[in-house]
Amino acid sequence: MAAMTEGFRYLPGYLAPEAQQALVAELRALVAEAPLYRPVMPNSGRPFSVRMTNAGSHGWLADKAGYRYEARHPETGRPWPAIPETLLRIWAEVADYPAPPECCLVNFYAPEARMGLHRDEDEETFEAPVVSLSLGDSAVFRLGGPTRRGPTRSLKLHSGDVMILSGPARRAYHGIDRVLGGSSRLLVQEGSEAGGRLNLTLRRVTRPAGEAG
Ligand code: MD3
Ligand code: FE
Repeated sequence: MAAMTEGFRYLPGYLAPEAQQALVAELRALVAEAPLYRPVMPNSGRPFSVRMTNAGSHGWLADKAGYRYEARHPETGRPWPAIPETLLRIWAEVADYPAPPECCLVNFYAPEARMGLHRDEDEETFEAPVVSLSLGDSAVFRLGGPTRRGPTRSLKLHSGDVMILSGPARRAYHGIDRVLGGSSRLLVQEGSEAGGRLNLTLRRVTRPAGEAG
């Protein structure tokens, strides 16, 4: 595999359909406790098209003041809910890292939402991988390299797919070009049309005791 994707692993269909359904029920309860909110870009105040919430001891936030991790929801002031067991289990199975994740960022994409090319660089340690799970509508994911310019490749992500980003891939530019609205029934509720896509991103935020750096 090309140097730019060293450390990139893709596990299509990792979570079975029944387990996806059970997890969605848990996530509906999580979102009732910690509602999805719309982050804004620092400085410009431009709203994200993606809505977000978090689970875990550390939640990733974006507001006019900047990007950072916080222990509490920006609107309710309550601590984030615990990371669902299913996700902790996936991390334990695939992360190859000696400490648990501290953040589960929950991204909700309506069919018209997207996420521009960026790097995840607000964490204290890059030794830990990022593990992501896609649920619901499929999406076109773009993965680049260590600089904003340079070649990228795109990959269609489907419900149940897991990605692991470690080593050089952990620092790669990436984004979501578009969501393929109507491609999954997983998030469609009775009496509504809209489905959309959920992406769960598991991250270590602080350096565990004993890790060099
Ligand atoms: C590649 N989320 O939340 S997940 C994000 O589908 C984010 O919602 C996208 O990028 C989404 O920051 C992509 C896959 C992912 C996550 C982290 C990465 C890919 C990554 C970090 C480095 C390289
Ligand atoms: Fe990212």
